[in-house]
Parts: sequence; C-alpha cells; structure tokens
Amino acid sequence: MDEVFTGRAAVIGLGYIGLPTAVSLATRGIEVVGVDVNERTVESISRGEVPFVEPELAVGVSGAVSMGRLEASTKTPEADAFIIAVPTPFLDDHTADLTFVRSAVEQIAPRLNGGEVVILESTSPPGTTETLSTWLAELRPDLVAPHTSEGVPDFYVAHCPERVLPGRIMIEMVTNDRVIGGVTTRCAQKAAEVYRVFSQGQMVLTDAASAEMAKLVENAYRDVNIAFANELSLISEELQLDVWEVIKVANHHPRVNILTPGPGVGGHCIAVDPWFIVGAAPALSRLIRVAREINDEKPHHVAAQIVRKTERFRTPTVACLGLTYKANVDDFRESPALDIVVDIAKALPDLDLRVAEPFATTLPEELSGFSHVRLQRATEAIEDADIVVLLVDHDHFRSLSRSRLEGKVVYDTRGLWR
Ligand code: SAJ
Repeated sequence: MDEVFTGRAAVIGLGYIGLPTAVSLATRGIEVVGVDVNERTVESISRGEVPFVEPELAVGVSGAVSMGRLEASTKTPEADAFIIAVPTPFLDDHTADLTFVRSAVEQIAPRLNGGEVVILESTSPPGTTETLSTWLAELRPDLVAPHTSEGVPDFYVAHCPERVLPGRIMIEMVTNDRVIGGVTTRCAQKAAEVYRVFSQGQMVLTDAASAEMAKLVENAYRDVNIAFANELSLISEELQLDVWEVIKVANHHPRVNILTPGPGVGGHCIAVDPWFIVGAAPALSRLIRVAREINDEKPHHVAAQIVRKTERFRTPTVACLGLTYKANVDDFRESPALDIVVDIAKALPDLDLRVAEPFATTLPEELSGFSHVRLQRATEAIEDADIVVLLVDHDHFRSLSRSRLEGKVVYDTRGLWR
C-alpha cells in the first residue's frame, strides 16, 4: 500500500500555484500554513478571501480557513513538508533569477529538525534542486543532506513541477499526473506521499534534473507549436489567405493538429520557461529561441497593423477588447494584449482608444499614464468605434451580438467571431 503524508505542511508562496496546493492539502485534512512575503495576501487569505480569480478556489479557501486547516503567515513555521512555490523570473540575459527560492531556503533551514521533505515546485533550470540541497547543507552543517552519500539523510529534497492550467487549476491539481524528481529515489518517494493526499494522477518518479528539464520541455513544446501557428498567420496575411480556414482544413489530416494563432504568447509560464533551456544551452537551442522570438514579435506586428488601419480615418476611434494574457483569467502577466494596447497608445497619442476588460475594474499600471486610453464596458467601447480589435477570446465577448460590429473595421486576432 502506498504511503500517504499525514503531517503538517508549509507552502511558501501563495500565488496561482501555492494557494491552490495549500487548499488542496487542507481540504483533505492536512494542517497547512501558507507563507507569503506580501502582508496583504496573508491578511486576505486569513479572512478566507482569495486575492485573484480562479474557478472553485474561493470556496476552497474560505472552507479551509473556517475549518481551521489553513492559516496564512509571513513567517515560515516548523513543518513536516515544505513546498516552495515562489516565482522564478528570468534576468536580462535570460538566465533564471533564483533569489526567491534562495530566500525560501533560508527560512526553511532553521526549521529543520530531521525527517522533513522539502519540495521545489517553482519552475527551475536543470540543477536547481540539487543546488537547493547544497544550500540547505551549507546552512545546516549539523544535518546530513541527501545529495551526499554519508548515510541516511536528515531531510529529503525533490522537485515536483506544477503543470496545472490556469482556469482549470483546481480540477487539474487532482487529475494531472505528477512528475516527481528526487535528489535520491527515497526523496522522490517521500515527496510522492505528499501529493497522494489530493492527487488522483499517476506519481511519475524520476531524478531531479530530468523533472526540471521535463517541465521546461513541456512549455517549450507548446511555445514552438504556437509559434508555428503564429508564423502561419503572418504568411497567410502576406498571401491574403484566411489562416483559420487553412488550419481548419489542414487539421483534418489524421496526424496534423496545428494550434491556434493569436496576438502573441503571454502568461508567466510559456512566455518564460523556454528561455531557461536557451539559457542552459544557448548554442543548441535554436528552434526554441526562434519560437520565442516569433511569439514575442507577434504583439508588435498586430499593433503596427492596427496603427496602419487607423490611417484611413480622420479622427479614428479604436476599441480593444481584452487585456489579460488569455481567455477567462484575471492574469495580466506578460500579456500580449496589454503590449498591443501600450504600443498603439504610444504610437497614436491623439487616438480615442477604448479598452474593455471584464476582469479589470481599473486600467493596469502599464496603461495608467495614457490620458487618451479609457476603460469601458465592451458595448460602450464598440458603440462609436471605427475599428474593433478582439485581443482576448473571453466568453463575455463571444456572446456580443454581431450586429454591433456592422459597418466597422474588425480585427479579430483570435478568430472568435469567424
Ligand atoms: N495560446 C495561443 N494559441 C494556442 C494556445 C495558447 O496563442 O493555441 C496562447 C494563450 O492565449 C496564452 C499563451 O499561449 O497567451 C499560454 O496559454 P496556455 O493556455 O497555452 O498555457 P498557460 O501559460 O496558461 O499554462 C501553461 C500550461 N502548459 C502546457 O500546456 C504545456 C500548463 O499546463 C502549465 O502548468 C503552465 O503553463 C505553467 O505553469 O507552466
């Protein structure tokens, strides 16, 4: 019978991954302390509230807090399992910035008493989990670390990359298989006990570096495939073809499944992770680098096209629908839609530029400095617009009556209104 963790857990980093993980453990009876440096995040979770939108998460947080299973704190407590889910952004040279991981490790080290498992969930370049083990060894020379061969270790270290899809996190947290890379096999087994608490997926045990690389590869795979679709959209535009029709027809082939072109690739995963591969092997990561460049260039291409379309109007009004990085989420990180609106706002300072975003009550910071950009309801924004640009395929925009678009120039970057 596979063992299942029953101890106390500390989840460090209460963002899009850490908080759902904490809730998934807590609602299945584990005592969990969620740790975050942001006091406002800690206060809101302590009240049972969620600081961002994710289906089914709010009910989980309020239930776990009211049952007394989930607490939030700015300080890392003693625990039997530590799960690190902090950001790993990239630096200007595209190498990973591990500052937040290091600071989590510094908080965990003094709390180790023997027997704990420390799990890194944050997406990281190959070698990071082993480095994490060496950091703990340096901070606690009194303990035997698992990467040494000095006998039974005093703590266990593993990498378990998160693979949940924003918008479906609470479902995929339970149903996805978990890749678990241990510094040793025993480390992987100890980490698997924690995920068995809530996961119905298969526990795929491997070594730490393979788990790190597999996670990066999954997102690079998707990035390359989206870049292919985006490149097709540019070629089709040049050849005056309808890319959606071309892809629809090609996808009838039994072994072809082209993804969907769009205004670019955003979010804090696919737009970031492939760079860690490029950073680790720059000379060899040619396809992965070019895919990133194609996807990063797409928003600027779209913005330039819209600017060109305004030239035929004397005093044009443009309505841009959507600012988040993808449909039905409230996440603006690395959003191509936001880049496009910023580009247009900069290029045309006299333009009447309206923006509709059902997940925003105020304009994001990147747009707050432009007095000619206004946030409006979609129907208001469209009403007097000469040009309507669909940037995010939110359900909210799908249901807009097509008659509202009559007589307007429509630029649908997602193919939503085809
Ligand atoms: N996009 C397209 N065309 C497509 C699919 C997506 O333009 O056909 C765009 C989206 O609009 C968005 C971006 O790509 O801007 C990324 O969206 P996504 O839904 O593909 O992925 P994420 O970033 O929300 O989540 C990904 C997932 N990874 C994979 O599917 C391989 C998720 O499973 C990971 O857990 C997550 O990254 C992560 O945290 O790494």
